[in-house]
Amino acid sequence: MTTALSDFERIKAGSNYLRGTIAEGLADPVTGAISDDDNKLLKFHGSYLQDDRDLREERRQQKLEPAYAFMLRARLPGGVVTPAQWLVFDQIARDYANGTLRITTRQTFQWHGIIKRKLKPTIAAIHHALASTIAACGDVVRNVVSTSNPMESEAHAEAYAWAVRLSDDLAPQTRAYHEIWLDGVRLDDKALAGESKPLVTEQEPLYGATYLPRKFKIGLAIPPLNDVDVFAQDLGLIAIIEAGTLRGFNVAIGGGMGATQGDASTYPRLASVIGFVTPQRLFAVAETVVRVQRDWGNRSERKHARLKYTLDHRGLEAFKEELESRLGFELEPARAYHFEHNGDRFGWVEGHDGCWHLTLHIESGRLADVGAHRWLTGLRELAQVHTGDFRMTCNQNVIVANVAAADRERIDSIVQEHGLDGYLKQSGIRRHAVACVALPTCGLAMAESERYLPGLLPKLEQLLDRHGLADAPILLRLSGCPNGCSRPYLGEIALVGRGPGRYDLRLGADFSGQRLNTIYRENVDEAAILAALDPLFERYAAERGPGEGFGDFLLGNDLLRTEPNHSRQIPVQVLA
Ligand code: SRM
Ligand code: SF4
Repeated sequence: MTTALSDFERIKAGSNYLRGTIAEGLADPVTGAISDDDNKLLKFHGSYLQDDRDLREERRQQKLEPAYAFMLRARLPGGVVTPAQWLVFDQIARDYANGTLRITTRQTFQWHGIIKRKLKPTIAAIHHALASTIAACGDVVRNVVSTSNPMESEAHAEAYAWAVRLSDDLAPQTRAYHEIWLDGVRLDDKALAGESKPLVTEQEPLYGATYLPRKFKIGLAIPPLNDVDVFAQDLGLIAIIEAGTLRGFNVAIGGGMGATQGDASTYPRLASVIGFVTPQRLFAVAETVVRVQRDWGNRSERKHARLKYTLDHRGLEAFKEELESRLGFELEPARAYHFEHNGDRFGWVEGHDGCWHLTLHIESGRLADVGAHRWLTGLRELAQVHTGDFRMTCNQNVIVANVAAADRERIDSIVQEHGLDGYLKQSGIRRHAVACVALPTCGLAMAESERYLPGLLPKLEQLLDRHGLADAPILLRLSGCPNGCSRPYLGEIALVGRGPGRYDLRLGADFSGQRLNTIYRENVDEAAILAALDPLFERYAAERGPGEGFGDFLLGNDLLRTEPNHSRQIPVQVLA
């Protein structure tokens, strides 16, 4: 086992708190790229250098440099966006990016196709909309996700406020972001409504100069909804609400999806529940989990650097002991909770205060104007009249939230006019499909994902329809590679890319994000995928029990013929 620090650690240590030579690289007019080292640091600012993979070969033959452009990701705790922000983000998509807005599986936005000289004005525009891209990527605590419809009770609002606080207070403190992107200017803290972060200092009291060994994700779920997939998070918090009061959170640690093809030492893992904490102690617990991972995580081998590997190498009990010893108190035993599902609820729902929330289905989270689906324009027009807010979901959908009853009709008519009303008539599987970006922008994609979904869905729908399953809410997840950005290991049906047109077919997760699926067919093409699914759909249609999900049915009837695989098909573990 190697013990030398990874090259990434050298880059972080020598970066002067994430500055590197990013500013100089941006100013270089000779190339559309920046250096590899700066690109690694750029992640901490919320951006990646990519190139259009569709054009790679053609440009190589023409002896041109790749078609470089930057992807940019916003940090939007809890996925909440005001209409004013939406309009700025939409403008950015049309003026600076590729004309689309992309809702991610962590309830924020990505813009693709930003050329180098537009990156700085784009980040500045986001900042002036009182949002940020800081630490949306990189070895830090990322955007904190939270159950998307938090306005059902005061306790829900309180839980959402915790997501914001964790996201703000665990963000990096370096002034590099403001220096590089905002010419050192920082909006007055008071102008940043609700921001609790103190003025930036040069030190990183939490992270130190080398930040974390790897990315760190926090998600907060409010049972019975597990729409954030709380067990896929490094730190998952399960809100315990009793008689309308937020009592605290169960703490789950060590979730993660990523794996490397052909490397059995990497695997998806569900977070383990280690106890309960009151709201008063939540911040200390979250920060200390991050601190222990900072100190114990593997800084030699990035493939093994996530918290899940720290736990498996050092032991869950040992980690918990270290955590409690640093905290100076013990976690209470975990409290009872129950998750019903990890999908979204579509259509209108009335909140506790009489306001209404409309969840729209956005296929693969891609807001664009294509044919009759003028989704980008439709959402822009909604933002122009809407007086509530928008909430992104971790299933890549959007909620038009906090609508007065009197405004519903107007919202519905804009929705209908722009083809955003698909949720009313779509099949169950379509409404619950999630696909990662993959080609042409993702440098790691081994197969298509987002671009494959529109072709695959009608074929699956045809099979399901034949068996009378058109409305069955089956959770389908596609990823273009085993990194698992659509959390495919939690799909009742999942395709994980192996190569062009080839996927591992995985089956058997539950519909509440509490059981990993398993490989059913390895490295197969579409014909083999459909052939494998058809008889399973037939049996499901004929033999399922009332309300029984597809994944549960397959497992319960011993229909999962497993091939050797790297996942651990274990349900969520709860420490006594
Ligand atoms: Fe992801 C890397 C897209 C959610 C696990 N992910 C990437 C990169 C940045 C590719 C890269 O490193 O060059 C992708 C950019 C593609 C593009 O062109 O936009 C990418 N990940 C995405 C998004 C946009 C997928 C989507 O379709 O929505 C999601 C953005 C989330 C956000 O807003 O922050 C996204 N990625 C996830 C999730 C789901 C989640 O967090 O709930 C996971 C699995 C959970 C986890 O982290 O374990 C995930 N992404 C990865 C990994 C594997 C990490 C690992 O531990 O092995 C990588 C590769 C890496 O980090 O080296 C990766
Ligand atoms: Fe790219 Fe793989 Fe993530 Fe899909 S799962 S966005 S292909 S890294």
